[in-house]
Amino acid sequence: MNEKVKDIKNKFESDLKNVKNTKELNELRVEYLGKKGYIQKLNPLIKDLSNEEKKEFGKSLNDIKNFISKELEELKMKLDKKELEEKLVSEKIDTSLPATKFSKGSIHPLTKVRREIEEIFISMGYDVVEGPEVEFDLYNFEKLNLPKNHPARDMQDTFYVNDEVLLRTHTSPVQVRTLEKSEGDIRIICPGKTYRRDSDDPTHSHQFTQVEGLVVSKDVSLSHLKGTLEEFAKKMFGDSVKVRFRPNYFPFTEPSIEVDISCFKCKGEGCSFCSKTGFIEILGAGMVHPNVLKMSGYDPEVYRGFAFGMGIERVAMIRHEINDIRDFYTNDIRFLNQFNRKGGLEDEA
Ligand code: 2U9
Repeated sequence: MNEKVKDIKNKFESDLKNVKNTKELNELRVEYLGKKGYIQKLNPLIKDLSNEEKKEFGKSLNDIKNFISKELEELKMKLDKKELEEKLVSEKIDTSLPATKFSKGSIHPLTKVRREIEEIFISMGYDVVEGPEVEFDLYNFEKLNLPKNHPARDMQDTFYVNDEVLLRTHTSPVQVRTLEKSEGDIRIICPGKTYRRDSDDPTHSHQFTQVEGLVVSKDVSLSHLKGTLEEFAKKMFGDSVKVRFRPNYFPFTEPSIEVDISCFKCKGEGCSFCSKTGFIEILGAGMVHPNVLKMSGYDPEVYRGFAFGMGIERVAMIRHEINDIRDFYTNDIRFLNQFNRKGGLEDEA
């Protein structure tokens, strides 16, 4: 082997012994095998050699290159393994440490009560239908037998967008839209947000939620309505409640009724919860007015319907003995947590 090649080999062997990590190893590779490295620097010497010497010199250059590459590769494997082991030790995760706590949300009490009401009516074969909250006066009033200047419009002070467009004051326009689209029998409930120009106080809110229902068929009667509402009241408030029906007036139903349940606190004896009457009003209902059926394409001589409406807040307030409707909207975590079986956010650290 050429003397110069031998010197490089010796120097490489001693340099290799001092390499401590992959960074130094890479530097050594460049120093020996790089474009300006020791080996490349030997190439120009070839031209001054005889043919015989060229052959021998070329072979020793190849041998030293292979030798250095092999040594570097072997050391690289050892260093990689060592560095990985060190990393695994230094970055070890202590799984015994307590994990970061995440706050869990929970279902709003109004959503829970809405879903319970929906379940009860779904079990009686009703479909759930939703519709727009921004409505036409036509669907919110006119087609419900409430023409312009009808005195009953005062009962529902309204947020108007313009003369023809408003925020719906009840979910009844969803039933009107369904009547218009349908032919034949209908059995639906319509839950959703409603808006009225009330001043907010413990029992009023300018925005609240309703569930209304509509059944249309050739042979439905007030008896079916009473049976349906009695079944609903017992499923919602317990089998022992008594249900009372009183006559009332609504422009969209005739006859119209209001429905009370016996007070579950005093069992009808009379207490402060039921204002000493023994009964609590829960909803309004009635047989759909013939004009309403006619305006949406149903012949009142052939078809009849019954309808009912309730405020979800009112049902929830009675069920959970809540005395301020505003508690539903102010998102006080102490109020909301009372409706979580597991304690919700209080569960968390
Ligand atoms: C159509 C025909 C009839 C819906 C009805 C009531 C009676 C009722 C109130 C309860 C408390 C509203 O939230 S509340 O203030 N609602 O008493 N609603 S009958 O009657 C309809 C609806 C649609 C086509």
